[in-house]
Amino acid sequence: VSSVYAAPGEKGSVAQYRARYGHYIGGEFVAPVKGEYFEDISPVNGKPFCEVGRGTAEDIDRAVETAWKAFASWRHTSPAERSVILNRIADRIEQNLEAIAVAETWENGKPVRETLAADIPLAVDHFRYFAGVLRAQEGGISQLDENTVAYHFHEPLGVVGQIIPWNFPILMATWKLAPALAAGNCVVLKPAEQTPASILFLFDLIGDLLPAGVVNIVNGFGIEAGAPLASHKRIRKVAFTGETTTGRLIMQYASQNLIPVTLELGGKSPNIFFEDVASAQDAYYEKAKEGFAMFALNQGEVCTCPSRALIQRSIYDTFLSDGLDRVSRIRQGNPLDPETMIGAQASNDQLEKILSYIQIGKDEGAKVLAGGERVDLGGDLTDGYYVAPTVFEGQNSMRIFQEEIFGPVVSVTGFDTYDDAIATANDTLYGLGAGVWSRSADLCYRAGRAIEAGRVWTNTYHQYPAHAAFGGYKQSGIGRENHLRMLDHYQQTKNLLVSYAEGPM
Ligand code: TXE
Repeated sequence: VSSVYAAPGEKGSVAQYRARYGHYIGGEFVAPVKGEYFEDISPVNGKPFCEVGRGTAEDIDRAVETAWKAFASWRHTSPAERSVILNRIADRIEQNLEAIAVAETWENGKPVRETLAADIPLAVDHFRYFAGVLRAQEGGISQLDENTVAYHFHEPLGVVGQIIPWNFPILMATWKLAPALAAGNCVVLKPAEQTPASILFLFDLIGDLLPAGVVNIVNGFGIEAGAPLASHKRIRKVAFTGETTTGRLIMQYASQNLIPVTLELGGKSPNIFFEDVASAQDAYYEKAKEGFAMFALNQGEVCTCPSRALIQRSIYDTFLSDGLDRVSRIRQGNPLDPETMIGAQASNDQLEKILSYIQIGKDEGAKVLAGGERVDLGGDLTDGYYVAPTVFEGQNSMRIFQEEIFGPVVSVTGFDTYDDAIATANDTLYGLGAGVWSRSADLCYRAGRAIEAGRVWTNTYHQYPAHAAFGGYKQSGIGRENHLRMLDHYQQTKNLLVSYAEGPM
């Protein structure tokens, strides 16, 4: 295990941020039109570390204009050319993996152990996946009669807008950029105001691999920069990941221009443990306990966080006590320490939101079985945004079971029968993820089909391979990400209906 990474800006660090970033437009960093900047604060120590351009509608106009200019030639690139470029991006990210991982950890607060082993390698793989599938994509032909043929071609949409959150800055940018570019579009992307710099850091490293203007990044706040992008008359699609209430606004903006939207929104995912899980103290049982503790992964700042654990009553006491033991072994600490398993929440706002929900849970009469408070790591980290992994016991009707907390908090309840489990699992507005744990393949299959969610992990959790479709049922969103079917969200179908007959029509 390597020693603790030096923070960006400190002597010997593998990653250094610029003191100030403008927007990334037309292949270079440019000052915001209004000349205003905002501070980017590291959640690791609660202190600002760089300044970022504060975008407005004028910057969005400029970026959209630039993207359309680039589209004039980008649209004519062949799948093979785009594939080569995406592969080069993947290679460059891989060559700089450690620096990007440290940069992202510093900005987001998540442990470097995860940025090194998951976030950045997944981003690399994602670019490679779309570099591959784009070459295997084919159109179609319908033979209407002997002399008449309907050809179906895939064509890019043009310039698309993408608005992303702060919980996986690099990976969320990648999930959106890779399919959009593979499909032949140009992009204007707005990162979250909490985490713009790691994406800008990335473009400092990979920007030269793309023709100027194919990807443009405008920073800034939701209302000031996000709304002008999502409602811009010249974008052809908007892709969004964020809160469900913001998703509703995005649809309204998009409706003005009648453009398609894909939305990846909130969740309140059930993680169901059936009684046969505890029938032996073996490796499978260890895996199930690990599955229970997954609510703390990424500090719970994951839209699929297994934030409701449902445990069958016949094993409730045993499994819960073993699960709590597993949770007590989650190591919290300096995110730059490779041994740390849970780091800092991404922002002060998020910290306060989580603490207020912890209070709500206590006020509603839920029992705190673990955590339930902010953690002071002392020294330089004393002002960082750390929350102890928290386990509540209560009822599914409580707010802590119904509302997205987006922190390392799980709400646990029991169930008697299979039908009770499914009814409780589906008693939510959301439908993004779910977990099913049982040694019975039949039971897992039935439960997986019965749960109203776009992704049901079975005897595993929190895996995000590029070739599995991801997205929400109910109020968790519209459309899918990952998987080759994602290309459909970034292309339109051109039909050429041709008559080869010589005679009359
Ligand atoms: O989300 P927002 P926030 C949930 C999570 C979290 C809560 C609030 O529960 O606690 O949302 O987080 C941009 N027009 N998720 O406030 O506001 C904004 O600038 C256009 C779940 O950060 O949805 C940012 O780039 N854009 C989630 C992005 O939207 C607007 C991930 C997300 O911000 C805008 C993040 C507007 N009017 C939060 N308002 C998930 N599904 O993974 C904001 N934005």
